[in-house]
Amino acid sequence: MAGPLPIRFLRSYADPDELPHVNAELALMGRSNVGKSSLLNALAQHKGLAKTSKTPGATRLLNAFEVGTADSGRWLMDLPGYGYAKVSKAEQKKWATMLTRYVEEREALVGVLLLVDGEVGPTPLDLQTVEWLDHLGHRILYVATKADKVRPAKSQKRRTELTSRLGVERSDVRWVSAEKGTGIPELRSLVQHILDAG
Ligand SMILES: Nc1nc2c(ncn2[C@@H]2O[C@H](COP(=O)(O)OP(=O)(O)O)[C@@H](O)[C@H]2O)c(=O)[nH]1
Ligand SMILES: [Mg+2]
Repeated sequence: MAGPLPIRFLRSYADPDELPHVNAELALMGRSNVGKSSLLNALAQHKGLAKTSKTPGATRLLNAFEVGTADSGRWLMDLPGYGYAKVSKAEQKKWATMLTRYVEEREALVGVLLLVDGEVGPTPLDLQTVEWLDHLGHRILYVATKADKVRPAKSQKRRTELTSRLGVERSDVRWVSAEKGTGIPELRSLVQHILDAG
């Protein structure tokens, strides 16, 4: 089981066309507030690495992080969260266009860590995203976040519901808590493995 991953913030990009060629890249996707930045911080065991916020919609850019040694060319991309209603339609459309261009054109993308709120379960927008990524042939790694918020008495039922709504097997979903560290070592190993193989 892996210890903290060496992860460094590189820079933010407003335009997918500006992204350089890298060896392999994993993207963190999910609705705004699902816990993407917190998960990144937990993987690195570095609280201030990615900004976390109680205000959804705070990440508006493609935030590039490098995993491993300097110039490893293995990247993690923290993407803007989708589905935040409190921004203007025009702004939402801009993000959606950027996300679409990124996902459809990024050559280096070897997989998408799709984060779903473990307490809330997949939203219609999450399911649309799954369908879209599937259609594009991307490898999806399902991660259920905030496992600590699900009461133990409900946990089995919740896991069954979540997997059946996603249309996957129970073993396809990794449950994590960035807060408590649950499932984090396993996810570190997986991330490292996929980036190394990519
Ligand atoms: N209880 C609990 N809260 C979490 C966890 N991960 C994230 N959060 C909270 O959820 C909110 C959104 O997290 P953030 O990482 O900024 O989400 P992002 O918008 O997807 O990047 C913050 O208030 C976090 O503290 C978790 O594992 N457990
Ligand atoms: Mg974030």
